[in-house]
Order: sequence, then structure tokens, then C-alpha cells
Amino acid sequence: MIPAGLSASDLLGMYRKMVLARTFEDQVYYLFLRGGMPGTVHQSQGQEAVAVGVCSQMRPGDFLMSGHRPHGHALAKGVSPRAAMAELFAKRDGCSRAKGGSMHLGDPDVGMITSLAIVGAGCTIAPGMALAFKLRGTKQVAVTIFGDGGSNEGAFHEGLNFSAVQHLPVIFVCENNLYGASTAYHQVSLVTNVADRACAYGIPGQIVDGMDVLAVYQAVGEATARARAGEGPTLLECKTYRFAGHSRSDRTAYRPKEEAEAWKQRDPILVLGKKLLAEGLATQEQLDAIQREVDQEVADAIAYAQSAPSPAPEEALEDVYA
Ligand SMILES: Cc1ncc(C[n+]2csc(CCOP(=O)(O)OP(=O)(O)O)c2C)c(N)n1
Ligand SMILES: [Mg+2]
Repeated sequence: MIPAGLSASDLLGMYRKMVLARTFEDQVYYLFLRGGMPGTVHQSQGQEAVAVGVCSQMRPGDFLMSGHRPHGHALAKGVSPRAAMAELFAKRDGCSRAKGGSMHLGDPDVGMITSLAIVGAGCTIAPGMALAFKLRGTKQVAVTIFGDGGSNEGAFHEGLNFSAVQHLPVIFVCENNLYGASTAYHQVSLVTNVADRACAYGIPGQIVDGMDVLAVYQAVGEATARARAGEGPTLLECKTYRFAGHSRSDRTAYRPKEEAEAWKQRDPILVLGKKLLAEGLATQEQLDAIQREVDQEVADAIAYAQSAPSPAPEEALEDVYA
């Protein structure tokens, strides 16, 4: 079902953002294989519907906090592909001025504070932002996206409980991709669904199809409405899957091939593309044109990042507090 109020151009915009996140990640993967990029990466192919569904409901002024797998979130929130790519190449014009790298992306100007690689940390940082919004009475909303592994950190429990009793305008979005690195979720949690934990804090919890951008959009819309009305936090569990390994060196030997194949049948880009075609809201030519435009945009970001200057050694001392 297509949520009320979304035009064909809104839907094509969502499709484009998912294609941008996917293409960016695929190109980063090739750059790594060719040895052209420093550091490591945690990629988000397969999880684009969560990033785009969440960010499409956020207004200017709302803030997002992500974790160690932030590329798709950053692009969906509006961080420029050039600035994100330059950060991955540790260049001066990167969105974190080369001090963060792949796991530390953000841009306060587009409503994303720099992501943090400490698993689950956003579950206490987003409530901090939400508390400021509440005290100022601004109707802004804070959102954090974290993984199933993050839901077993102490920060998750403290953050949800504090937000609940303070009725904070914050949304906790768990991307349950079934694994925390190589550890299956069911090996470390006897509660089948992360969303079931919401009742422990007296807040709404909902399971969402994380491969369907429109389902995510719908659920986040309801949660932001509650948050803006002063009705407090929501826990959303988006069931999703990462098509890539946990990080660069992971060959995913711990998970069955059939499992990955089954999830790939529900690729969020294919799911939305099919829906747009079936509803007569787009033609295959339009979808192909979007892919071509995005290919250009990502190629431009790579060329920009590769030719951008590296920071001078003394710049390491700028923008640091201690
Ligand atoms: C507090 C903390 N413990 C351990 C790590 C190492 N680590 C990085 S990612 C990761 C797995 C996280 O899994 P999940 O939260 O499910 O997110 P996903 O990688 O699946 O997106 C771990 C254990 C870390 N960065 N921070
Ligand atoms: Mg996970």
C-alpha cells in the first residue's frame, strides 16, 4: 500500500536515494578491492529502505544519530556524496575533515550529528538531544539508528528507560539484520523480537518490514507524530539484512547461502521499483534514467575525493577539545 500524501515524485525521490546509497556502497567496495582506499568499511547494501524511510519523515531541524554503518544513513539524510566520499579517502574536505573516516559521518547543517562507532552509543546521545528539544519546546525530534547487537548494550536500556519517563521526542530505530558481526541475534537474545522489549519501558514497540521503504516511512511517520505531540519515544524494529559482510574482510562464512539468497529476493530497491511499475507511477525508462544519473553523481564524488587535498599535519590539532 502507498501511504497517503506521497506523490509519484516523492516516491521516485525515495527510489533515487536508495539507488544512490546502493551505488555509493558498490563503488566503495570496488575501490577497496583495488586497494585505492584507506581504513575499513561497514557497508549497508540491503538496508537502504530503513535509511530512506526514516530520513524521508524527518523535517529540517530534526536530528539523526547513526553508528558504525552510517554511509546509507548519511546519504539519505542529505550529506553530500562528495563530502562523504572525501571523508572515506581521509581528505581535508571530508564531512569530518578527515578526522573520522567511514564510521564517523555527519553534517549538522543537514540534521545529522557525526556518527559514532561505539555500538549502541546513539541510544543515550539521541535522548540527550531530545531532552534539549523538549526543554526548548521546539517540537524537533531526535532519531537514532542502531543494530540488533546495539540492543544488548547497557546504553539501549538506559536510553529507552530515561526517554520513557521523561516523555522525550526520540525514536529508536533498530536495524535488525540478524547478525552482530558473525554472531546471530538468536544466540545472544532469548527475546525473539527487539520490539518486544518496548513493554519493559512502557513505550510503544513495533516490528516493521525493513525491506519495504513505504512500511518504514509509515511507521516512522506515526512515531514522529507521537513525539511531536509530547507523547514520548517509540521503539521500531526494522527486520532487514546486510547483503555484504560485516566489514571489509568478512566473507560471511557463518551464514547460510540460502538465507542470503532469500533476503536478496526482497531487495528493497526491487520491491519499490516493482511497486512503482505495477501502480503505473513510473516507467522502466524512468528507473533506468535514475540509475544513470546516480552513476554519474557517484563517479563525480569519487573523482572529487581522489583529487582533493589531504590535510596538513598541523590540522590534526584543529577542532579538537583535548
Ligand atoms: C561498545 C562496542 N563493543 C564492540 C564493538 C565492536 N563492534 C563493532 S560493530 C559490532 C557488531 C554490531 O552489530 P549490530 O549492532 O547488530 O550492528 P550491525 O553491524 O549489524 O549493523 C561490534 C561488536 C564496538 N564498536 N563497540
Ligand atoms: Mg546487526
